Amino acid sequence: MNKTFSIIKPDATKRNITGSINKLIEDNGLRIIAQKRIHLDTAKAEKFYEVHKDRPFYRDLINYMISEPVVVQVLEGDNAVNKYRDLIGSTDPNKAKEGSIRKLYALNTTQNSVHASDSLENAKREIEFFF
Ligand code: FUP
Repeated sequence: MNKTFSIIKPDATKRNITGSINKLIEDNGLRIIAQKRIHLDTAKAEKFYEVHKDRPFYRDLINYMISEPVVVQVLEGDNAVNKYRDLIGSTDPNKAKEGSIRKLYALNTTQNSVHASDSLENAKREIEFFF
């Protein structure tokens, strides 16, 4: 049993598909043990994505992440980090596998509906950053 961190991103909250995404999460054996809807400010979004600060897409990513509310979540389950990474699919929805959240819902590589921690260590850090 472990925990992972998730964000339902602005493109998804704007289209009112939080519930559809939560159903996929639950149907795949992950339990939503905490969640809250928040509006990120620039400083918080910049800090969260600090690792990407020198990438060309950084400013567009920050502007997008503060454009609408997000839902931040803690998910629990067997092998939660890997299980949720598998469920969300590739960053680019065109490359995401059939049935994955991003294949079903993402608009493009930036507006890609969800975030998932990529390691146990990052999950712990990201959960502490928001909860
Ligand atoms: P992922 O772990 O799949 O979310 O992907 P990354 O950690 O590589 O990227 C984090 C976020 O940066 C993505 F979710 C969206 C954004 N991004 C872009 O906007 N453009 C890119 O070319 C790559 C990533």
